[in-house]
Amino acid sequence: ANIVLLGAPIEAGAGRRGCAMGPAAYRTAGLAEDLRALGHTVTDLGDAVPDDTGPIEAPFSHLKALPTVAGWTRSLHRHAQDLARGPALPIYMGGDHALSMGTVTGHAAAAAELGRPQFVLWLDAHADFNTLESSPSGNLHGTPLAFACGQEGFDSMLGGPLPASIDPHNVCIIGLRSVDGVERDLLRASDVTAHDMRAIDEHGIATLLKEFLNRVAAANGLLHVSLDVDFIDPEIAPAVGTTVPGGATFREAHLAMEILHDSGLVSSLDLVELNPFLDIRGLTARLMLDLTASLFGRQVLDRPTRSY
Ligand code: DIR
Ligand code: MN
Ligand code: MN
Ligand code: MN
Repeated sequence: ANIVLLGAPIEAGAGRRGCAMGPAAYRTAGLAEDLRALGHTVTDLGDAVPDDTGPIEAPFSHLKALPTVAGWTRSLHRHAQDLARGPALPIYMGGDHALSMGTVTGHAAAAAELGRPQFVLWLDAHADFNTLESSPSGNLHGTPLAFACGQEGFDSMLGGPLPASIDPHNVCIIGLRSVDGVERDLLRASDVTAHDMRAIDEHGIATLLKEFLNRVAAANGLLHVSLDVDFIDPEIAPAVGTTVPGGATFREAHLAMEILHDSGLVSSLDLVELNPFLDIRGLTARLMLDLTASLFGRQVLDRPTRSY
């Protein structure tokens, strides 16, 4: 495939600093080189820069760095919409998960132009389904999926209503093990498919994922994958600010990526929440690279690509 890398060194959405070092860590670890070794054409577009929004009054005073996050959202929304119109598959190197406010909504806008449904796979310990009002922490990385799904109260982000929101029916979250009280009510009231770790234990990640991919394929949908480092168990992926025990194992995470590869359905990817400042000798950065390589075709024995 033809792949473009775009860095999004945003850390204002997370509760602690360090995610801004993420794009540099992916480059140092050799993301472009690994993808080229798999036969792909890779262009690194460098890092995006946030818009200067001027002052924005936060609708709730506990929200942290709202103008900065809005500046990133506006910039990344445009970048993502442009890249979605082009021939290459974009990988957004984060940066905290607030970057998905821009990437997911940009891809949604481009999909609406094409008249194709945009699907979103959210691999995360958290639902990131808080609204500005429900956010208990004020950290905006806990809100991007609610924003992209058209929940109310986010007009300050893009400076107006969303051009196109994601149909919650086309969203699947896998890996949940930390959901806030009101967030849980919002999620229940929505049409989002949400699988907690127990669902993985009981059914296996392959079953859950293939069920969703069947729906994407049947609808001729586009698929954006948003991979949060904390989806993975912190024992093997410690470089994240919000560790939650009991995450996906090494093989569960790789299997998800391998199945995504075989499906041929993925059209864009976020790599988010890597905090290299918290890493142990590059362990987490390298795991994220290896998972990305699995998603782009690295395999132990040859298997044909097929559709589910
Ligand atoms: C929590 C944590 N739900 C919040 N969210 C995180 O602050 O809204 N998302 N860490 O990745
Ligand atoms: Mn997240
Ligand atoms: Mn998370
Ligand atoms: Mn439904």
